Amino acid sequence: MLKSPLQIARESYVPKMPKSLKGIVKIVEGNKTQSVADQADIEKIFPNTYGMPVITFETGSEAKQYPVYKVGVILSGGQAPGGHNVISGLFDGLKACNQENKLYGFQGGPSGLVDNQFIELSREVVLEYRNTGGFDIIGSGRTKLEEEAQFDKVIENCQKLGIKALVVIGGDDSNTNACVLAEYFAQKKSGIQVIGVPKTIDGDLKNEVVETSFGFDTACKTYSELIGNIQRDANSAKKYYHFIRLMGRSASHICLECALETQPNVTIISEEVEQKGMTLDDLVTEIADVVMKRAENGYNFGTVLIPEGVVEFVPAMKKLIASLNDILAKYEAEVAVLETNRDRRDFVSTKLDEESAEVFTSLPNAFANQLMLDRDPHGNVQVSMIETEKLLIDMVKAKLKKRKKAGEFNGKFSGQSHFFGYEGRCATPSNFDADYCFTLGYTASLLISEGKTGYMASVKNLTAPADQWIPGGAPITMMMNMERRHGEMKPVIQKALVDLKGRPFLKLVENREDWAMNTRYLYPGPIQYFGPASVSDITTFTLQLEQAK
Ligand code: FBP
Repeated sequence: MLKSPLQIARESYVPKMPKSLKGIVKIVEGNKTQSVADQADIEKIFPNTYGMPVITFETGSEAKQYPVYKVGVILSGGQAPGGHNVISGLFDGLKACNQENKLYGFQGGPSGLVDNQFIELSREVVLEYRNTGGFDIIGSGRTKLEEEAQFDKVIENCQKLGIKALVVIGGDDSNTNACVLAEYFAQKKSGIQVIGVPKTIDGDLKNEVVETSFGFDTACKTYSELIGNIQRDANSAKKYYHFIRLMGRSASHICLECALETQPNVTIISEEVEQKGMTLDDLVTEIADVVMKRAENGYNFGTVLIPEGVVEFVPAMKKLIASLNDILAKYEAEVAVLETNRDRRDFVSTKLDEESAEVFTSLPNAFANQLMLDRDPHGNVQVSMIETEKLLIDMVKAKLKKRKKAGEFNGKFSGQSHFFGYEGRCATPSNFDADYCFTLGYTASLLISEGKTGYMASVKNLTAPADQWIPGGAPITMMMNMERRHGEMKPVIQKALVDLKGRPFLKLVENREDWAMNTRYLYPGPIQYFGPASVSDITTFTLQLEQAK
């Protein structure tokens, strides 16, 4: 494999680990748990994996003989920096538990389990990928396993190889799937355990037991570097407004974190848009007002951060998208045979109620077409394909033109659009993600060796130095509630959206007037892998503010 100088230097990086995992480890079980909502429904659907206790791994005194395991692992969903280190930690942990243990990687995500596409992850293979970004060691995919025939195929393939445990490295949907598999395998008494690992750059897989998902730290730092560079450019040329949409699907955690790291002029937070019941026009007015006031101060440039999924949080758009989800699921066959976007738009409009039909037909064609694109296998709108930043530039421009005519605006407005997402998902993991991921993988190996199933690996106390981190596991059922998907109520892990009473958001609120009217840009620069811990080991503002005493 060809290697850059940084890759060569990173090969020798030894991830920092919690003290409690370094010697003899003992398992400590806490109290029984219940799901975050809809307890009766979730318990009924998951009779074997509901209510299990939270687990912590602590320093022990009696060495244990762990049984031999063959373990399968998949990477599922969107890439996130650190996936290779989860696999490295899992490999090292399995070997520490029992030298006979073996690890197999199923390729291309969940479909690899059904199609029986795998490779053995030997010491040599794993070595090539330690501390690197990407998911290319075994690839990833978004196939949802939902039919019993698929589950049975997975059992058959695992039994052929002698696999007794599977590790699913994924986001909320993939871990929901992991929980469904764990339950099915337990019901069938297949003897196959399933352990999840919390991955997603979106940062929305977090709760009282999962402090953050891996990849969020590196992705936000990567985007913030780029935003900082753009802000320096804006402040140098003084002629453009940069509208920057940031990945994150529904939640605005990435947008909020990047705002705290870079101090842009406008930051939209979807959760606030929904709480205030804002319309698209309200959003446009808010941005146009900032542009006008900055022009009065002599600034005809600026930056606007937009969360990827904001359209789903504008109430009228949310209603429209929910109706489109149901209609596209219900009339899948009818829509599939329609040839042009115009035909699809016309057909769909006839199925919408009056209010949504009005909103839908008022949208620019390109934007309306993007709202009709295929849903992902979990029934989500593919918000990465909806170019809200371009729509907002056009709408702000139109509003300012009117204000100019009315003699209210004398400045200039020229918009540049950007979308940052794929740039950060495979970045070389920061020290935080390299350490966190390794520990998550190592913890997963202990959960397996202790015979657990239906658990997600968790590591707590993450703003403390790594040797004080607290590794353990939490039953996935405790994170679940019932939600509408593909037109039906389904058990899913509850997404963590931005908490409008939480410290990270309040920090933005406290500063946004000042950041809007003045130019207080921060230029974070690239991720540092070497050097003082105060620069290279620090984690996100979000986590630091959330955990501040
Ligand atoms: P996961 O939830 O699977 O981690 O994926 C997150 C994400 O990066 C979102 O931020 C984005 O909307 C989506 O994936 C893009 O998906 P795709 O890779 O299929 O284009």
